[in-house]
Amino acid sequence: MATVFSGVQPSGDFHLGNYLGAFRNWVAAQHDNDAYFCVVDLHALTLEIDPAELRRRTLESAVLLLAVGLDPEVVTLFVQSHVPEHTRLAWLLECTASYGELSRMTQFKEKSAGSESVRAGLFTYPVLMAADILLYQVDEVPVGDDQRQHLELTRDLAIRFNRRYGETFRVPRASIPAVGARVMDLQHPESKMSKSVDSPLGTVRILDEPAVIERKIKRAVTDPGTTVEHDRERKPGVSNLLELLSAATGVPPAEVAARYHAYGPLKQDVADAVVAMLSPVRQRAAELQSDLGEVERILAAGAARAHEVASATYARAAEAVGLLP
Ligand code: AQP
Repeated sequence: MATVFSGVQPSGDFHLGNYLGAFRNWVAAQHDNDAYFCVVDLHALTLEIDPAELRRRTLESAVLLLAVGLDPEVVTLFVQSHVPEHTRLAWLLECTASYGELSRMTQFKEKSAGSESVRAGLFTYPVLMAADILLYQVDEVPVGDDQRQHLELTRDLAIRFNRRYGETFRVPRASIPAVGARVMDLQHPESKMSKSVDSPLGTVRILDEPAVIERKIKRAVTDPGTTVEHDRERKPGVSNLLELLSAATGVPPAEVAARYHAYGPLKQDVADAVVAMLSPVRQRAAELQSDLGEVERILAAGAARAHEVASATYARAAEAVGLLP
């Protein structure tokens, strides 16, 4: 059995990109692997967030992960800050990473661009993410394409630490889906769909009502001309729609493209497929919302299980660098 880990920030409302790039692959991986999934609340502090909002969103994130189909009987579902070894290991890894390599992280450059005051935590965020993963001696990390560079850093840090202090961490690999790895904003198809970017019409939320999903998809920006082709460079808007339909139906994007000769019918089919895919999640989320006490119990049990593994790895790493037991 492989060990699988992934996390999600409670920094906003989850969207179709999170679902196709990550969540549904987590659900697919849960039965054949030893799987850990985490709401990474500490990462949300790297940008401005209201404390009450953070508390609410953390619990809602857990609700959503259960609603998409994670089974708490088989996966370990927990909140990052409930397992203190994440920040403890992050320090050991900060002393393994270099300033230069963190400066090259494109997400840091994007998220800090134009800000007068950038939090130090935003800069060291990828190191905390490496700690999240390495604590669980992970084989595979199912993520969207935007996390590829952070995963490379995680691997580099594990290899460097092992070389410097002796074999301590398993070196993980990224598992990135063939379709749905980079869902683009419906209004700005040159940018990824993102929860921290204000693009209400461009972002399909997992919990949007069916009529809202349909309206957003029908208003999606398409490209000059009328031909339906899968070509990300020349036709980013149409290609995004084709990829959505491909991800929802399992048919490759080029094959989907061959079935359409106009944008209207394509948009209608994308809307229908996305609504059909997300409706059961919305219904389940509503049921879970009515018993948040049960969700809190699931998270407490998950944190206890995660802590057992995390504390053993941390103790090994701390001893390896020379800290007294
Ligand atoms: N547009 C996307 N397409 C495919 N996958 C995506 N993911 C995020 N956006 C897309 C994947 O979702 C998982 C959880 O991501 P996250 O919320 O922890 O952070 P993120 O990658 O930074 O996602 P966002 O939506 O852009 O959030 P903000 O705006 O808060 O930073 C990850 O596996 C990610 O790859």
